[in-house]
Amino acid sequence: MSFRWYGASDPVTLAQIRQIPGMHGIVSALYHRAPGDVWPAAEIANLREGIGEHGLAFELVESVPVHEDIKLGKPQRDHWIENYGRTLENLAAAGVRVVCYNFMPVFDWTRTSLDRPLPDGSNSLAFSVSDAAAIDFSRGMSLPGWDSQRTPAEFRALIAQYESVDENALRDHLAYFLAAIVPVAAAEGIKLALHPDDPPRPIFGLPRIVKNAADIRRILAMDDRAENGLTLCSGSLGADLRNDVPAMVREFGSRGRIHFAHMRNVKAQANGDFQETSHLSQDGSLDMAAIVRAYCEIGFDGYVRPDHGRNIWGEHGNPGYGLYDRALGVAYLNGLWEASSSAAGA
Ligand code: DNO
Repeated sequence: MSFRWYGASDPVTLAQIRQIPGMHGIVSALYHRAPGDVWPAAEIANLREGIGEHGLAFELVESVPVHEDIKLGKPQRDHWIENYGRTLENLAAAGVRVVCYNFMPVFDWTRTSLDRPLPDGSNSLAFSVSDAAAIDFSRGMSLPGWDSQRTPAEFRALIAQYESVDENALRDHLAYFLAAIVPVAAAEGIKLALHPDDPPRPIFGLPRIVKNAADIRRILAMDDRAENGLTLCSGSLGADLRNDVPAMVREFGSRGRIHFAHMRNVKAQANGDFQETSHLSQDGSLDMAAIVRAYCEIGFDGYVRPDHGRNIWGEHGNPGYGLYDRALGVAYLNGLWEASSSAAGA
């Protein structure tokens, strides 16, 4: 069991995280480093030591971002890929075992609200297909969570570059990246864990290639080694009601390709709208017990973390990453796991 922590600037402290029952380690990154930078060994060691002082392990990174030139297939990509490999070497030397990354053009996770009210008085992240469609990048933009990262003109210019990159081209660019990076990961003892697209659909006309089981099969077939693996994010994939998350856990997990399980629940609609909920099955669209049972049945021994939480009890943390609701999520997941594994006689 692990917990995401954004470093010294995170309002949640390591001392608090350590008191959550069953906590093994921290998921973190050098968040101040720009995509493409080589992560210096000294900064990684510093992060690991700070975490270790609280009795927590640092074996998981989320994420090492993939430079946009790699996703676009630009000539400079070889330089950024080489840097990526050097970062993996430095992480391996510091004891990191799993590196989570994504291959979403321009935007990582996307929501249209960061604080939509829930009936119990809490609030959470939400996505509305029509609100997303109404965002007009030519008139400036307002996209929760992303507004401060680039200017509207920069976003427009970047999005325009993707006009010639369709899903097939993006897939080719991923294959090119994996062909260079999986051997480095294998040599260093690092498992790569690709995060699915969130939401699992094309947005703003940008291609998306990690939306469902068929997409994932194609990607895993690009290199059959375990190092070419997955972060199986229940909430990202579960936002498309056609995705059967327990079946994916069985299919990809039994082949040893899931290295990192992100666990959260989401209330999804058939049109693609969704709102994040508590982790409890009855609050959302996902059967969390069935998902945990699937992991238990395949003998999963990888890493897991609670994913986003609601804002509850007056907390206003990083969007989705407050302490309280994620800690409740851990307690619930611990219970599901204990019940499933004792039922299975494990
Ligand atoms: C959102 C996260 C994602 C994830 C990246 C992985 O809360 O699950 O931002 O870290 O997509 O690269």
